[in-house]
Amino acid sequence: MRLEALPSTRIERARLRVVSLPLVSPFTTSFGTQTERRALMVELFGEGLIGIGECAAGVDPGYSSETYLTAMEALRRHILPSILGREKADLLAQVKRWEWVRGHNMAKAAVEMALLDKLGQAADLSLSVILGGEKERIACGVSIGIQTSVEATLDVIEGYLTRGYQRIKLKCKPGYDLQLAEAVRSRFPSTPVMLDANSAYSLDDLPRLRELDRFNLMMIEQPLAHDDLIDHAALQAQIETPVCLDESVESLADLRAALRLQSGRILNIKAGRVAGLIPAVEIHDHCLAAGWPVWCGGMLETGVGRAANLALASLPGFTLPGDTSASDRYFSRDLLTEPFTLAADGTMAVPTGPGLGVNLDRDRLDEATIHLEEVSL
Ligand code: OSB
Ligand code: MG
Repeated sequence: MRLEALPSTRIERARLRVVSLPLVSPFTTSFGTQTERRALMVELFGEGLIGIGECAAGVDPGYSSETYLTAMEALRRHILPSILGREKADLLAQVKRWEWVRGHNMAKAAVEMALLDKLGQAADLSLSVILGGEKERIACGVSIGIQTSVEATLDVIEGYLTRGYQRIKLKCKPGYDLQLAEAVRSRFPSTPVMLDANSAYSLDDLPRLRELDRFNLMMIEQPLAHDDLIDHAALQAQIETPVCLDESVESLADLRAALRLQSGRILNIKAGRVAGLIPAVEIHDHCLAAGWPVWCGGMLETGVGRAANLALASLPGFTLPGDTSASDRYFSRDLLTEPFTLAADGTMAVPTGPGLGVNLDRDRLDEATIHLEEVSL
């Protein structure tokens, strides 16, 4: 990371904004269905610059305990008051000011993103360069929700493969797994395919999970409980399919435990889940040293959070295609003047402009805004 290249700044005021963007198609996981992306944005003002950050949290606490409303409350009452109007400080000192707040990782990550955007603009450095990224283009995969039938899923996969996506992730749950994998493998014998269970199984499902071994899947993501590492270790010892952790790694401490226990072999990194891009980079470094490949997850982000995901994915340890898909996979109109697009080879360009490197479409942003609130001391 090149944090030392960033100036000290002062945060004069902040704004919380909630946007609602309809999804092009409903997104169903083992924990529920989403038809919109409702995102909390944090805007930080100071020294003539505005930094923006997107909070990963969703509407319901089905993926994590945080929601955009709990994040809003943590931000307005605790996190933002810790940095607003204080004397100039560098990024790490600013982050330290909210370290006392327990949990609320996605809320913290949103402010950290806004700070990095603002500091990147001040120093004329892109987020990718600040974080230590090395790639200019990212290999992209796509995450496909549970469809009404296996047949429908096959058609959706076909459509994304035609667009160039390099890896297919299928949401699954008990009863929508073996048949799905079987059908996918007979139609797409060698496509890189993985499953994501979002904690829908328990060790009682071991026989079923073991049967997945014959489908040559890249991995199965978070099969067991969101807060479990011990059972994941027991499972990984008994199946060949690599286990990838998502929900159950919220910190470097969690990752160290997972490595010690061998709770899996791969990590999905989401900056929101681990309280920011800086901790995400530390976790990436740790995985790289331990020999765990990582990939960048997603939370159906708008172009704002997507820009940060692409910057993160430009680090060298992100060797597997992640859930960094193009804007049109989610929205008919993103919040940017230039949406993120997938090249025919299934890659996307990492933004090179200062900070997040995105140009907000202000009209679109205003049109999508359903709540706006100033936060001052
Ligand atoms: O488990 O990775 C997940 C979306 C919302 C919440 C959790 C998850 C997801 C995805 C979508 O899989 C990834 C994306 O395309 O942003
Ligand atoms: Mg997941």
